[in-house]
Amino acid sequence: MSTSRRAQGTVKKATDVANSNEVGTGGETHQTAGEGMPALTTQHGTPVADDQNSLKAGARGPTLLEDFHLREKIFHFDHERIPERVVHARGFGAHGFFEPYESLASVTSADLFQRAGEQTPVFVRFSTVAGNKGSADLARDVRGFAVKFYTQQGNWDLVGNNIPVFFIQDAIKFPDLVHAAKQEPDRDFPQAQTAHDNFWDFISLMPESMHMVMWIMSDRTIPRSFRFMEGFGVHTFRLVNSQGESTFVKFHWKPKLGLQSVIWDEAVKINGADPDFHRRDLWNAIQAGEFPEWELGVQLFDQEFADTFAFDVLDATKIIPEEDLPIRRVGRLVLNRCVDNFFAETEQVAFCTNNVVPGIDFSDDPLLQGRNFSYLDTQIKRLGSPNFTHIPINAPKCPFANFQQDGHMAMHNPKGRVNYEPNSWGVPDGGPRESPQTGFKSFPEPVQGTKIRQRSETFADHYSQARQFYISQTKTEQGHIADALIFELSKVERLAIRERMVSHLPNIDTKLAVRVAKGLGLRNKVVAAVPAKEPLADLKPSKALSVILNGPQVFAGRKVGVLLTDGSDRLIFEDLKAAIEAEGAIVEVIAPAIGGVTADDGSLIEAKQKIGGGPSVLYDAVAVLPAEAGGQLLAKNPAATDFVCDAFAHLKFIAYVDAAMPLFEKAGIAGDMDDGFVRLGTSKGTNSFVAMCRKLRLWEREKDLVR
Ligand code: HDE
Repeated sequence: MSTSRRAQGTVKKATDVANSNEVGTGGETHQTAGEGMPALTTQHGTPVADDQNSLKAGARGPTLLEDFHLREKIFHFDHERIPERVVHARGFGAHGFFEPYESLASVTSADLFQRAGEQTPVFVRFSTVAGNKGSADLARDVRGFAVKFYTQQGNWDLVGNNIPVFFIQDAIKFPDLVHAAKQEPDRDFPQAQTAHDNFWDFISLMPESMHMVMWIMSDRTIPRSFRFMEGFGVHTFRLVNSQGESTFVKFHWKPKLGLQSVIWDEAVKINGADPDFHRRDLWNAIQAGEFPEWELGVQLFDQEFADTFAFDVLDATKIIPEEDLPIRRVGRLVLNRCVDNFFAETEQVAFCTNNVVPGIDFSDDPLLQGRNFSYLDTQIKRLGSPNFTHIPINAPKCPFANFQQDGHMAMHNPKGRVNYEPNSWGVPDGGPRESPQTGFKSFPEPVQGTKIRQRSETFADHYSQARQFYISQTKTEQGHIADALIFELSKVERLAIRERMVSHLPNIDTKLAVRVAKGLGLRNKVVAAVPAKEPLADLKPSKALSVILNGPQVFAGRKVGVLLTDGSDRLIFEDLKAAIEAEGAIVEVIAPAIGGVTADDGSLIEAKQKIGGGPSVLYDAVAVLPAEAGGQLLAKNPAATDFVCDAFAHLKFIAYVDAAMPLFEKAGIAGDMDDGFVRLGTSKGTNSFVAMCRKLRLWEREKDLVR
């Protein structure tokens, strides 16, 4: 027992001390209030004298119901969970700001877009869709990219994804889609993956999903980091200016650090090595002051463009290629602050597509219209009260006032006597009033139609843009799409579902169909599904759709794992570290023991990971710099052979010293050392390694690998 604990007068019996955990050299493990430490109280503010023992009738007697502190503590614990989101349950959020580059007053009256350089606070939540709250970050899945702008005219929620299209065209199919994608109801697995019968059964019966299928089977669904992915508003929205004129708009987020994804085998292994890979990455970047940044892009168009464009702009399964309608970059989003409390902020944040501000309006996209009902409804279920807007993360940061009152957890009911309108109480008692000039006005779009349940003919082309996406990919990426389809469909038990899914592919690309059919070992001839509308054959590839073609210019924001042993050459290590850090990237040392290594000059080099705990899948590139004896030892360590084997198979650039050769030999890669290997020891070596790393991967290596 520590002296200060005695000094502060805590009286404990010998048995308490025997059962306590006060070991080691680290000082206090149990402190009481005083000397700057606040008193522990109940929720009602009563100071607590003993938080270690419940109230009992004798030390070994029954617990007394009278123990209000015990009951309150346990009662509160019992109610700690709220329903997780039905989709997008696993998420991670951060605070930041949005800042326009220029005034957009000519197209929108939205206050946040009026003045160049004026910052609007934002909260952003990234998420996966299908997995439960505790699932792994690297599931093959769409990522949510939801932004809440706390503007001076109220909160605007742009609730987007990292993919610009969606599976379905009409909100009425959303419950079916999500049921099919999530765990199968009789067995409650598999979670966080679409590689199962129900998903592909549903999808193969939904030709409208085929464009989205190309996106989800691409590397877009296994991003390296939230920081390296795009975001999209998906739907067509309207901007409305102060003259009441409307311009259609599609929103885009472009990451400053360029796009980057991982390889599927890598994703699978990351999920084991660090299921929190994405959230840790965002957290670390913000804590290190490397604030992630995106530019907001807009595609603006008028009714005439909408009328002449080959597809319906209200159809959320279609994009408008950047080449057809350039993106104007109008501002930047910076994330610069982690949450103080995950639950209070990230879990309780309630995004609602229906949260718009004057100057931003909806289109008639039937998916968006359905969402506008769903989000508000879901928040009431999740947060338990119509007063969820009173929770600080959801409350506007501008003045707000109305006559809504009461309900569970009402935090700010209207003050005074008047809670209705019209009233004749005048200033100041009469309360808030409408603002006909500046208040939100829906764009007065003339609407007329027969009451009918029907899909518009203009939504009928399901394959053209799927094909356009596919032909816009590099050969490497096309290979990944085929591999992903083969992987997923190989997990489907029913042959008929596999065949039905493959029958859509000839309408997208015949070679893709043949490749997937072969990969699945299909015995029956693939018969193409009959399209509802003949696909367009002449859509041009769009460079903007490839991840690889939109990678970074620099290696900044990335991470190199450096494997060291006792006796490693300090100068070589320091030289490499300096070059990588000068590029804006991070070096992380992996060593046989977490205590670090003693370098050749006798100095200590600290380690961040022990081999095995820091596999190469956690890094963008690796360096293997053991000493002579260390290299021999590493060759006997399976985690070290996996380290280099995986780095090779995942097409990473590998810096090395000669002492690493026994390890390469043991790993079976010594005979395959290609242009992606760089021998260190000269400054040229270091420089060419860093220059290579900017390319992220040696894609050519993949040609020789059979996955
Ligand atoms: Fe969502 N979606 N969604 N969704 N969605 C939800 O709202 C829904 C759709 C998206 O970080 C839910 O608060 C319907 C498209 C994101 O908290 C729910 C339809 C896009 C997030 C819901 C869609 C999205 C959600 C679940 C079809 C991209 C997470 C919990 C009509 C543009 C937000 C919740 C966060 C969350 C409904 C389709 C993006 C159930 C009915 C398309 C990023 O309300």
